[in-house]
Amino acid sequence: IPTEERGRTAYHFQPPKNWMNDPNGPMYYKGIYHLFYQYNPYAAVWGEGILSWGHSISYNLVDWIHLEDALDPTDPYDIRGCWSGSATILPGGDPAIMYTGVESTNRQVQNIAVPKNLSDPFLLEWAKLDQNPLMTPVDAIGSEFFRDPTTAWLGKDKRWRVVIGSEINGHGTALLYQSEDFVHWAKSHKPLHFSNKTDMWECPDFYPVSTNDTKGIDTSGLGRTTKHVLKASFFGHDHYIIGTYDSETDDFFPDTDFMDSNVKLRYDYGIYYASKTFFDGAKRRRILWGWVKEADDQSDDISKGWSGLQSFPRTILLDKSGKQLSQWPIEEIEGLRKDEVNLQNKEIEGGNIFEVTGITASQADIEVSFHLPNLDDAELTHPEWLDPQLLCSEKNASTGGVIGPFGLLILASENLTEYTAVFFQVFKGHDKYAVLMCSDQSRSSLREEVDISTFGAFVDVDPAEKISLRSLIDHSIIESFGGEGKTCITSRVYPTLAIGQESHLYVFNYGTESIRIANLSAWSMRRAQFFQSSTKEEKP
Ligand code: DQQ
Repeated sequence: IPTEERGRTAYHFQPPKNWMNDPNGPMYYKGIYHLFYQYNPYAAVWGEGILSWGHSISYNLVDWIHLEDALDPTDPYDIRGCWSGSATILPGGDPAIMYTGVESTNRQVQNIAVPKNLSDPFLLEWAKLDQNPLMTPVDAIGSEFFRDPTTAWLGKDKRWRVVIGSEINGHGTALLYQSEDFVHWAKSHKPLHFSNKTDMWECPDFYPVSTNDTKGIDTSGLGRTTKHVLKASFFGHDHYIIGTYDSETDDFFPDTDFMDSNVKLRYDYGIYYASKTFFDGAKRRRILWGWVKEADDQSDDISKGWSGLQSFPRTILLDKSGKQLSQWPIEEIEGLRKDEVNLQNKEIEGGNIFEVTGITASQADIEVSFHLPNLDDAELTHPEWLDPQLLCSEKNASTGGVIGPFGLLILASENLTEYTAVFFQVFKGHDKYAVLMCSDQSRSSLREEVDISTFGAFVDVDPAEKISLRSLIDHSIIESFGGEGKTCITSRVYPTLAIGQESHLYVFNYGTESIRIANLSAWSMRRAQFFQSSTKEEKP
């Protein structure tokens, strides 16, 4: 394989080359989905002082046309970079982008850009407002702690609100700004929320979710059957809390707070950062995009000429419990499936493994549900087991247990020299069971200098019912959804043997108790189509 093709994906979003990080301004406008992203047009590394907004469009969120950059750092208010931001569809139906610009002094400010020509369906060109910058760091806001505006929402008082990520006195903060005309913005006297247990909040997101419906809600949507989600990116992960928003007082009352409970809610317990949702008016759903960075060495990225993926878009909903969100790959992914393999009601005795054949194991989608016939002898949980990630590294796939570890060996070489194990293990607590979900990369690659840390989290499911696992496998990324999307873990792996046709997929049970596969369906995945518009000019 040529170096630049190493680990390149077939159905995950990637620009043709160079560096990509945060998803920016995702939106649906007049039949077309737009995705912008933090992009270094010159190299496969994060670009100090030079980041642009890449721009791609799609009719189905699967196949993409790469356009020329939407925003480049050309003006005093963004000369050192066009950083992250969001799109808002204004009442007339036209979009506006609000983004962070970095000035020559590294001061961060907020700017707006609008389409130059609204009759161009692709919205190729964007005009920055003459009034930029529209917000500058005032009061206690540090000049380098003021960035990443959210999609704005409209209150009943017809005033716009937007949240900006910050850190005030060392505390992660969601600053709130208001405006009547979307151009003149004033900081509210109190932030929407803050936490003294975290540092800087990057890429905040704030949106309603329905408590009684599987449809998504527009960002300005309010009502008695909604809760609000506040997401912030800090400590390298995307954390969220759920609560009630009073749109008249702009108070947000979270049910639990960041970092203060045993369950630290995260969108994803693997590699996943700086994500952003948008409301898809066509299918009335809320869709989540997230940046999945590389886990290899920067020198590898330079030699392969690219770095960074977006997760496959996920619909995001309030889970039935009301206590957490659940995520699921958007239904359009099913159009890529082929070569379906099915099996039902198959017992796997303790210590056994079998291969799922008939699909391209390096480019696949697999859904499996497990039934656990006998939970009586489950190992007991331990009061000290608070950190599931640590637990997963101790209880790695090859250490047997009682109920599990059972799950999938993904991107596996035939002799199991290389594999990534995504699995569950069930323990008995004093009043309920604990289901641990792990993604173990420790054997994923023979290459050195790749990060092979293990990821793990608990899944809030009752193991007396079924436990389900879905994994999207795409050469160097594995996105796994446990308990129908209650717990998600994304990993990046760089196999050297388990590539292309040499890649295998197995189901295993290394516990002593038998388990049963209630249902397994797996598919090879087609390649998504990526086109490069003839107007996309290459920078020198
Ligand atoms: N990435 C952007 C910032 C944001 C960070 C710069 C998060 O706007 O805070 O590339 O990954």
